[in-house]
Amino acid sequence: MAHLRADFGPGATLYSATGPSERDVATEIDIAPADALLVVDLQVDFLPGGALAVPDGDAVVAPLNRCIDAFARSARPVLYSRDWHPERHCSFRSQGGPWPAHCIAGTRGARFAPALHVIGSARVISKATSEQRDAYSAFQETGLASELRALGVGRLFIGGLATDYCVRATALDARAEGFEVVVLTDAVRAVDVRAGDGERALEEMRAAGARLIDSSALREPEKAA
Ligand code: VGL
Ligand code: ZN
Repeated sequence: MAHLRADFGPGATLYSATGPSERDVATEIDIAPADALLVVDLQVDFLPGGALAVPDGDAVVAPLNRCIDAFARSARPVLYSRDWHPERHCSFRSQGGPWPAHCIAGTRGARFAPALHVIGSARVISKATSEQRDAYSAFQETGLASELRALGVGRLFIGGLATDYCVRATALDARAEGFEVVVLTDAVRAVDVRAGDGERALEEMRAAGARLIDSSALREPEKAA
């Protein structure tokens, strides 16, 4: 089948240009009035050298910075989630959980990646802040869905760490909340506890209706001179 160029603007008909396991690289996507960008957990502890390092995790900073700048220039919201755990969080091995201690609120490891463009006025969503519960999704107990609706957001672009945990859970919750979702495939990396976890997570997100694109497909709206 010929490759169709899809207009992905609000209300546009969607034509899938690719097969079920291909990435949608050819399609251009215009940043539209109902769009927002969510940067998931781009924190020091998830970068190489961090307490829960995601392999190649620092590779997402450059493409995400380009997206952040494009959304900022387009006057569209950019939001940042962060893992923000208490000292004895239930997900830590010391408490019987699966992970080394990471992203403890207020510590250096919980800071955003030093090279990340963090817009001064942007919303920061702290999650998994209570000792007894973990929360991979930025929507879990944060009020994010109603906040996005109040901003008039209908479509959420998502990048960050990690593909198979917080990006996955956040994208699936966004779909469940009725948002259109675009996952920026060059701006996510997986923990891959088991080989293939990241790829399986991407397929799950796609199956739930998320679009998978390379961030180079993003187009800024034309500005009046
Ligand atoms: C995450 C493992 C534990 C993530 C957070 O941000 O993907 N992964 N806590
Ligand atoms: Zn965590």
